[in-house]
Amino acid sequence: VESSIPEHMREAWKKFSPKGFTTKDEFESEAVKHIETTLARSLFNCDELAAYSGTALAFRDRLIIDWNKTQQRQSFADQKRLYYLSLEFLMGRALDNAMLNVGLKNVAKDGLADLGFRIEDIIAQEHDAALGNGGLGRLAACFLDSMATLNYAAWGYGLRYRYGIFKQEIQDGYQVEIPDYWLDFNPWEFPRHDVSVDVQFYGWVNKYTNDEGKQIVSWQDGEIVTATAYDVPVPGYGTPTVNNLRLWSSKASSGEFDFAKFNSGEYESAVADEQRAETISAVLYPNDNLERGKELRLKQQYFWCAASLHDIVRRFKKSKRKWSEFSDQVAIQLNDTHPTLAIVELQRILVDMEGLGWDEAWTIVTSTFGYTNHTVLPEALEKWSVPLIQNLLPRHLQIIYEINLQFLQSVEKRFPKDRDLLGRVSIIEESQPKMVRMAYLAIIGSHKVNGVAELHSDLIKTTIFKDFVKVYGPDKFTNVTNGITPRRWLHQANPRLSELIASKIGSYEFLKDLTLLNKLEPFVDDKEFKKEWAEIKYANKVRLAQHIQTTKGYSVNPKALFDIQVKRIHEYKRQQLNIFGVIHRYMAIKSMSPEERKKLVPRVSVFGGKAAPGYWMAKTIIHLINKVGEVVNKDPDVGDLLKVVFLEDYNVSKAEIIVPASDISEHISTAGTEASGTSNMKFVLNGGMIIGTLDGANIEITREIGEQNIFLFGNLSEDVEDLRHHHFYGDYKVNPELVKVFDCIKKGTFGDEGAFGALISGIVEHGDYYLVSDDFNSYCQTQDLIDEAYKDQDAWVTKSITSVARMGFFTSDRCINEYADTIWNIEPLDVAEEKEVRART
Ligand code: KOT
Repeated sequence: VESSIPEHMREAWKKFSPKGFTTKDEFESEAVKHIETTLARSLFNCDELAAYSGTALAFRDRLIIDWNKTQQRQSFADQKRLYYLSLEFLMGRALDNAMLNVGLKNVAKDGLADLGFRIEDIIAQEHDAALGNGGLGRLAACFLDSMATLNYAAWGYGLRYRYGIFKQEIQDGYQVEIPDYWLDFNPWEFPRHDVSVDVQFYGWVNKYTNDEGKQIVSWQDGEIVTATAYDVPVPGYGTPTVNNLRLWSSKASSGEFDFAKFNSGEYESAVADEQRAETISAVLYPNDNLERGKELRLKQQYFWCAASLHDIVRRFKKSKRKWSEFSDQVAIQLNDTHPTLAIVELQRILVDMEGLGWDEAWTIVTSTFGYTNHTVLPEALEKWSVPLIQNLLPRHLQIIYEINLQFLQSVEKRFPKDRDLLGRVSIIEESQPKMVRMAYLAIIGSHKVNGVAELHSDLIKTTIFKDFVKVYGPDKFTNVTNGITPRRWLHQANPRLSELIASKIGSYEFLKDLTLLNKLEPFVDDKEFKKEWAEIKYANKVRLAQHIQTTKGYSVNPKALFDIQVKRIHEYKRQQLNIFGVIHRYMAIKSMSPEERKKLVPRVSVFGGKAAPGYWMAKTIIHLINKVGEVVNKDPDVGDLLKVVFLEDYNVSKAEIIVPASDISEHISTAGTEASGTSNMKFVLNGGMIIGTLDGANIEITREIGEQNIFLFGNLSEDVEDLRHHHFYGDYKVNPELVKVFDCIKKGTFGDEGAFGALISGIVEHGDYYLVSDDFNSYCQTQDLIDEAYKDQDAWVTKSITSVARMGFFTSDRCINEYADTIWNIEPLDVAEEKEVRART
């Protein structure tokens, strides 16, 4: 590794380079130093926020040491790297995670106690990094954790949004969105003002032949926006590896923010230019599983892809290798189609800027990229209008047309008689206006395409991408079932359960090799162990009940069955099915005698999740849940038998409280619609049961934990199409029990009945696309089975322990190793030596 410091002067550097604290005293000294100097506070005005800041800065220093070394080690090793391109990284809080990963949480706990603080209160000061909508963004965060933990040389690339996902408030039962300005104090990011890329938009394409007779293409006279890098350290668990997440922030380029404009009196227009440039990275689009085709979104995508690609290419060029070796050094994974323009951009760099021939460049491009599909919902599949791209990225549109031409010619050669096929697989949809189908471009530009659970990967091969299976053969398409990091979703969220597991199986090794959980199975009949297991679940429920008390102002009984559905609000996820089931239960209770009521299992139904601000039907579902809660929770006939709670502003840090507290969680999407789901894995790993459909990863969870340990219901994905057809053309009748629920709503039981009309008519009159009525019976019956099963607490705990013991497969470590072996072709870096050095010092 090169250095500008002369050899004989490096001793001084080495002597004084910081080693980082390891003891309680050293931690306190570092934290107090930061509080008194960096923050200019003192013993007399150190509140919890200042204590958080001091603690965070102390841990940050420690991370930086390992981070710098990791980056040096990775440059030196000169191996292939993986770049994970994602528009979303839903990281949550960093401090707790950093403390656990470097193994110094107990040191900090004792140190903070000495200084007069409780570590939980300090951790709770941190603002979530919420640069994502839901499952897709959180998956990216779990992947970063696993890649660091497994010592892969891997970088994340994303956007540094000034506003993450909005904060949700409920007013009068309605969702209200509050902007999430999160950058006030963020010790976890490092601006790299020396790392920037100028990105061009608009302009025109100039093609000419130069003096040597070579075709030159230049894209010129566009608007320039500068991308500045902000780096976030990503520590692995129990390893010296600290990887990098690079987020780009936009600002007007110095050339653009023109002093000439000031001088000529165009002050306002100069400021406006500046504002416009900054707008690109200003806000995360708050839509999950929905693409709305807004120009600013496309600008975000290109801005981030171009900056990332230029950064990657710049790093490659330093190695002075031949271009043909590019894909031996670089693998790029596309998290859904959002970064598909990276394919076009790399082709442009190689052909227009580096002068490679088209075919040579295209071979490099396709061997570099892999594409992960996360959804089959038609409204989420990205399409951009040709005129929009033509205007914003004129050269890229030409390249897309050329890619398409070459592809279609190759298809025509292989399937000369199939004219229809050409139209079906064309990147360009021949509509008015013409549209670019981003998923098709991503498939054609990648060497592997994967789905995120077995059913989903089968579905994309037989439905939305079936023509491409015909063209490329089945081997280009593969499955990598999603996973979650057990560090955050077991050890951090549920420390007592993690400790109990470690005490039984002898160590915390299971956090690095989750299959070791199977060592728990021999203990399923151990009385003492089962008692502790149940006590921990109860304590976690008490904690959630306290959270409900402080945030909602009423109490729920922690002895009741906690039934939880937390995820984005979406018709396909069917929170409406859940709340209709709750109303059905409420009506049943109301009709019972006091004696009958005594036999019931008390239940708390917890909901949480955000609706996209423009998704009116999802907002109506939130409204109904809240109105049902208002009525049910104060009904004296019901008492403790049923409570309905809508938890506001569901996010990662709240999930860490909610997930460990469930008895049952709901994963009840219409079969075939939820690609994987990942919270299903989190709940089971924390000893909860699932009520679910045969959809996404539920199917593999069932296979692993056993059918007797999950409550499945509903129609199968292969029957959905016929059922939908039947709704329109058969003798369709809404389920009579559901009709009673609708009548109850229409009577005004939950206030203004008109407010919920669309929810009902969608089912009764408009074809019930999500099969709520078809599945209602089976859903309610299964809920009854759950009540019965819950009465036998001993058998319930057996199910719980057995399930946890069999969840090893769902770690994101397994998932990342599969990507590394079958798609990226990368090996972990050897850090044994580094570990030894650290152990000695
Ligand atoms: C699509 C468009 C915009 C924003 C988000 C999406 C999106 C999110 N598409 N799929 N997802 C979810 O991804 C998760 C991780 O793979 C899956 O577990 C989940 O089923 C998808 O809905």
